[in-house]
Formats: sequence, C-alpha cells, structure tokens
Amino acid sequence: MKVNRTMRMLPAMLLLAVLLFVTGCGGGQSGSADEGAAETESAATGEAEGDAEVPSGEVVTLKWAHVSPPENDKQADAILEMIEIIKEESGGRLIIEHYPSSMLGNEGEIFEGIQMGTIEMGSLSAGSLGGFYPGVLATTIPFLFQTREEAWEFFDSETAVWLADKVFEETGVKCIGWAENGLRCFTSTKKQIKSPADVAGMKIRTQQNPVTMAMVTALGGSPQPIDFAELYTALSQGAVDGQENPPSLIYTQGLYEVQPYLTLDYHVYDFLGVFINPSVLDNLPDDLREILTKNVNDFVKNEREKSRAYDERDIKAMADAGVSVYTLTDEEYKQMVDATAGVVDVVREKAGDEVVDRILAQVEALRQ
Ligand code: EAX
Repeated sequence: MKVNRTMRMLPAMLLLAVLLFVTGCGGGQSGSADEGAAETESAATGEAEGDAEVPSGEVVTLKWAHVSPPENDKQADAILEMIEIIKEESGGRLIIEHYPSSMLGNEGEIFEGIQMGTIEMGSLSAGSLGGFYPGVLATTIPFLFQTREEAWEFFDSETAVWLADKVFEETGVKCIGWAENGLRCFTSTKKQIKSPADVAGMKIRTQQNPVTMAMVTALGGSPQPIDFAELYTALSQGAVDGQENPPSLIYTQGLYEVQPYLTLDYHVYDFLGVFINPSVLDNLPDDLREILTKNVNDFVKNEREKSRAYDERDIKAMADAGVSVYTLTDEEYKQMVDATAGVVDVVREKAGDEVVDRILAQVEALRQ
C-alpha cells in the first residue's frame, strides 16, 4: 500500500512550478492554477484524465495480482469494472492497480506476496490455496457440486464464512470474497475424452493440487503439475496430452489453439478466492475499507455472472474455431463419477475430516 502524498506531490509541484514559469500564468487563463495543479498531479501520478477530482486526503494504491488473462476474461473484466467504480466512489483516493497474467508470479508466489505484504491483494484458485491451507481442497472433491448455482449458494453460506476464517487462522491472510474460476473440464490433444478408458495413459497437466492429481490417477492418467503460465507451451510441445480448466479460461488463455478436443464433464467447481493482507485492510481509513469491501462483494456477483456468460460465449467460439466439443452421456458421466469416488479418501487425508464433513453437510443442507 503506497500512502505517500508528499512524495507523490513532489513531481507535480516541480512540474507545476515549471509550467507556471514557462507560461507566465497563474489562474486567470484557461482554468485556475488549482485546475492546472489537478491535471498536473493526475499527469504526474498517471491517474485518470485531467478531469479526475484531485483527492483531498491521502491516496491509497493497492496492487491486485492474478494469473488469468488481462482482458476479455471474466475475472479481468470484472476487476477492471470494479476499479473504475472504486476510483469514482472514493473520489480518486483508493486506486487498485491490476496485475494479471502472472506478472507478479504464479498463484503460490502471489499468495506469499500477500502474506508478506509486498502484494496487497490477489485472487487464486483452490488448487494453489490448498498449498497454504489444505482444508480448502475439500471444495475440490470431484463432482461435489451439481451446478455452479449450487456452488454459489455454498460459497454464500455460513460454511464459506467459516472456511474464510479457517484460511485466516492458518495463513494470516484475509479472504474477502469467493469468486468463480469455473467448472473445470478436460481438453486433450490426441483423442476425445469420453470415459476413464480414454484418460488411461494420458499425461494430464494439473495444478499442484493433490486432489486433482489423485483424480487423474484414478482415471488412469498420469498427473503432471505445471504452472498455468507454462501450460500453453507444454501443450503445444506435446509435453502433456491434456489439461483441465473452465471453458472460458481455456478460450481466453488460448489453450484451445493447441487442444482439438474439449469434453464438458464439469468434474470440479473451482473458486477464485479474493485475498488481502490483513494489515492493509485494517489500516485503510474506515470509508475506504467500506468502499473496498462493498465493491469486492459486488465484484464477486458480477464476476460469477460473467463466468457463466463467458463460458457459453467461449464454448461456441471454440466450436466455431473447429474444436470438438463433447458432452458426456449419462452413462459416461456415471463412469467418471464412479471412477473418482475414492478420491474423497485422499481429500480427508489432506484436508481433515472436520472440514470435509462440514462441507458435505452444507452441500446436503442446500439440497433439502
Ligand atoms: O486460477 O492453474 C490453473 O489451472 C488455474 O485454473 C489458473 O491458475 C487460474
């Protein structure tokens, strides 16, 4: 968090002094010195156009890092919309800087940065967060959620609040929202995946997530953990035979260009947690903290809707681009569910019975 009004103003003041000297103007000509100052400061600080109101108080700047694409992606687009709203509502006093595409590292490095405070905010998925608090891996039990809407209800439930508290207890980082990465699906290079028999012998890229790795093993495949930023290259070079991610991310990351087969099996609903360094949140002025938390809540709802809409948009775009898009038959779906039923034992081993039992109970309660 950069709270450095004096240092921030110095370049502006020097530039204004030069401008005044060169043009010989104070107020009185096009706009007042104040207006000139406002524009100069905006120019010096790279903030919004000259008409942005110069903040009266300190300007707080927070970095938000993630590994998804920078635009035309459900997460990036929802973040960029939120950034403008926050800037408006705070009168330019709260600036969120967007760092997509692994600019500040992979998801694990981003989370470590948030723990240390070198990165103020970030968003990452279950597979990566599980490396810091394995309890969240219980949300990646294969075929746990029947629909994304059911998953949204879960992540809006008191169990999800409890899960966020457990993340804070275990990692020291605050979770202020459960957005959506999406319903993860398989893509493959050599043939369409329709059943466990098709996965057998395939090298499938996974996150460093023991649950997903156990799922691929249960299907007869060989899990290959690779960073998301390296995935396109690994697929294009044939280092792996397939991977699994939500349809929209498969499209916006360009993976479909090197994956001729997409199977809409929706084996895991994956969250994108929104995380912030607790000191950053606690040290914000009350009004800015209120603006941030309110808008992150709105971001989560907006991002989920975009994820649903972009999935539909991007599945069509991939089919139009020649990707073979396959939906499992009921029998094939049952084969995938049956083949991965034993993975819950791995989840219990990694996440612990308390979390698994609480999450299963909450999902059951949602269905009553
Ligand atoms: O969170 O690595 C992955 O497959 C994730 O879906 C990606 O990091 C976005």
